[in-house]
Amino acid sequence: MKEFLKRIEPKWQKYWEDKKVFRAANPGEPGSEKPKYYCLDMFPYPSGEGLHIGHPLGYTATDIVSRYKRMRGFNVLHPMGWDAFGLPAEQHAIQKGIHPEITTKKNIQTFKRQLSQLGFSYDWSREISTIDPKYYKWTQWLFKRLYEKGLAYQAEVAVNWCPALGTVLANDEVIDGKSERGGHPVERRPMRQWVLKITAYADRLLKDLDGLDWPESTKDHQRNWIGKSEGAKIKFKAENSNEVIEVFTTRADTILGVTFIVLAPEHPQLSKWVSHEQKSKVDIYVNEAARKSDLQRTDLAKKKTGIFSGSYAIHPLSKERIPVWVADYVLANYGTGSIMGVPAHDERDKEFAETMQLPIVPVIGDDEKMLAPPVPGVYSSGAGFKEAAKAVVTALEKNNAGIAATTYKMRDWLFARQRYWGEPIPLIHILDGKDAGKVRLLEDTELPLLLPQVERYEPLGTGESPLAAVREWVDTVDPLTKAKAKRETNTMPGSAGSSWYYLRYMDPHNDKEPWSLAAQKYWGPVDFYLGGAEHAVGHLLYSRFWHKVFFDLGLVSTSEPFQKLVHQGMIQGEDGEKMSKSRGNVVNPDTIIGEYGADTLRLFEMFLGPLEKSKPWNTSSIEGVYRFLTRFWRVVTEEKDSLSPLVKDIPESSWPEPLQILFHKSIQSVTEDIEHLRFNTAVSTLMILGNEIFSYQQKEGAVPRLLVDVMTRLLAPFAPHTAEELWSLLGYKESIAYAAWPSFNVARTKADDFELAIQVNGKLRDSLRVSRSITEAELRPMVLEREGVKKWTEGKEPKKFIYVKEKLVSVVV
Ligand code: ANZ
Repeated sequence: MKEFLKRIEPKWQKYWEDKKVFRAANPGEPGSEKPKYYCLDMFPYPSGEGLHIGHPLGYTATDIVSRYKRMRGFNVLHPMGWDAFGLPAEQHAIQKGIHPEITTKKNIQTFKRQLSQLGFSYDWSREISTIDPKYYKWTQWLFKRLYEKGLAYQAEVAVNWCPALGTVLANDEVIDGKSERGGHPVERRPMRQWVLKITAYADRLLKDLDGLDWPESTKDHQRNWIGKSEGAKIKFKAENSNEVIEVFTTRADTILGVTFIVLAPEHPQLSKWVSHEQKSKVDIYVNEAARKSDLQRTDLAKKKTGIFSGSYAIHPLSKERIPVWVADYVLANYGTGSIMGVPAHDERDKEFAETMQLPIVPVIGDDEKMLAPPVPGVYSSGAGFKEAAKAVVTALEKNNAGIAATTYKMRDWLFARQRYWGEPIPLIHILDGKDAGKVRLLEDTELPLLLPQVERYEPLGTGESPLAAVREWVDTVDPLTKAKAKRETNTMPGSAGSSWYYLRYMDPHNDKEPWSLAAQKYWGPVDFYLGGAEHAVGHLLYSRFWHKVFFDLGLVSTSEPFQKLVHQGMIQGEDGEKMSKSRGNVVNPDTIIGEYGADTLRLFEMFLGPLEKSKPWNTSSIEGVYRFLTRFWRVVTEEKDSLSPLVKDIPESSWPEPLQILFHKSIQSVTEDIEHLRFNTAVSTLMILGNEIFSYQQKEGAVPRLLVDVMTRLLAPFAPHTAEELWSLLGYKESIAYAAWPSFNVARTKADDFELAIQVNGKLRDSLRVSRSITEAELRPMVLEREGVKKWTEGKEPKKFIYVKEKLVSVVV
């Protein structure tokens, strides 16, 4: 590593740690009287690969903000921890036979070492890990609160079953019919599962997005995921039995164009509608459908398939016979799992009708007005479709055959995994006695329910978790009733621990409650949250849901967890491609720190481009950043362990004017750039100021001390080790972490004169340097007498003379 950074970086890291410089003051402690600022990173999954070069991009950005806010007088909470349960550690255990706890803890150590070497100003006294029983005790406790509120239930649901991983997956873990991890095929299967009722919060999750300072694209992603649709539920009675099919439609106006009905293959009432003759054909069809993903089934490009059920329903208005079909383009888990087919006005229904040769009956004309209804009186011909839909719903409501209804695309959150490496779900199933068949949650005093040690991690392949094989753990006795009982063997999904971790940081050592209301009231909500956009509908939706439940329970005082959210871009390989081992374009942060130092890496990652954009790595420009840092270092120290004698008290008034202006302007730009997260332009401003300091030294053989002092403070959030060292050489005894952020004088950010553009008849013809304080009256003769202007006005008195202050003059003749 380049010499000076190699020396000073470990020294300051140790100083920060020993002196607990970044410890945030708890409410009531000295320091807590300052305004609070909670700056949060998405905590990493400690993978075996160690820190990726992309991690420091976001982490440096939040560190700059945290350090800046401290210098501006805030009590800053900037914590870090580990999202440490999850599939990869368990897969590793299966392959290598090493307990996930061992590998995970080792990985955490590596991550922690790497993060410390980058000089991030975390309050490590608040470090948390989701696998720590002291932490997951509270994850279990919070699950209990959800259960008590009726938000956790067991249901037979069509789940995403991944045979290769031997587990079910949440919808956001399935991408194009394959598991997000490993790309294994995923199929639909009915299974008894623990589910959280996130749909009960759908409307609030939707509405409250409006008030959040989040990227619009992420809010839209959540809106689409929640997928609110307003329409109606309409009942169709069976021709020959008392069965009723309820369909969901957003287009009740088209009801008189219905020529068939379709049930999803998994529709729970399907068997009631299948005739004896059609049964074997329907069974075959249903089995085939189970092997397709939702995406395959709803793909518009795919030919529609289906099978007649053998029975008919009666149209609620026209009383006609409507054939009932089974087809997989209708999804079981949306709306009511059945539809009314309107082939004249719905593309998918049209394809289906064409394939199956079903009638197509238009009810709306090309002018988008309703055609005369075949059943008179339901709506008037020529009505708009919205108006007609209202009339239809009113007519149906009278006969108890329909009702206005809202449905959501979002499903309840599947909250059980058939895996080992997760939080045990804290409950037992009672097997005998009067409560046989019931579920009992463990008492709060029985928490944490520890994950037992196991020898084998393989999924059993039966759809049960490896825990089911640990008989001495599974078979138990209810301590309250002495009834025989069986522990729940499913574990919680990875997103359980990450749904509330930001709250634990507020009060991490509390062993009475997950966090105190006082701590939450002081610290909440998170003021700035930075992390990857891939969490848009997973973590970021789940934690909003939990937070709202906590709000309703009085556990938190705000209805949203994260006020401001930003996603950092990706750092691609030097070739502009995604970094990957197979492409051989991976850059390792340890190597870069070893060669150039952490301060260089931090500055460089910020300099690469706008935070939110993806951008390629660029080894040659790291040299430039390094040179900037070294040169400033040399100017101030002459590479000795003391201040250069050339650093002198030279009053600002005797610096050249352009330097004075640059000085104030640089403070202003860096300040505003940090506030707006424009770190790349802040670094270039610092580089320009660095250049000027260097040229001044070359010319004058001296460096103004004030310039060095301010530059050091501006640099502190970006290159904190260098800044600390120079700060101490400047004679300050305290860490620069709490030094006051430099202020500037707006009036001094501009030169007194400026370049005035002169237009004649709308064309730029001349320019002139004038004082900012000049008046229009003073300017007028000066402008009109100029040769460059007279040439175009031919000396005539202008019709108009307009002065746009500090910009231009427009002369019209
Ligand atoms: C009749 C109709 C006529 C429809 C028409 C559309 C256009 P969004 O907006 O996405 O909510 N639908 C309802 N449940 C379904 C399911 N489980 N699987 C597949 N399709 C389903 O879409 C609502 C529309 O999607 C509903 O309105 C229904 O078709 C269909 F000219 O009913 B519609």
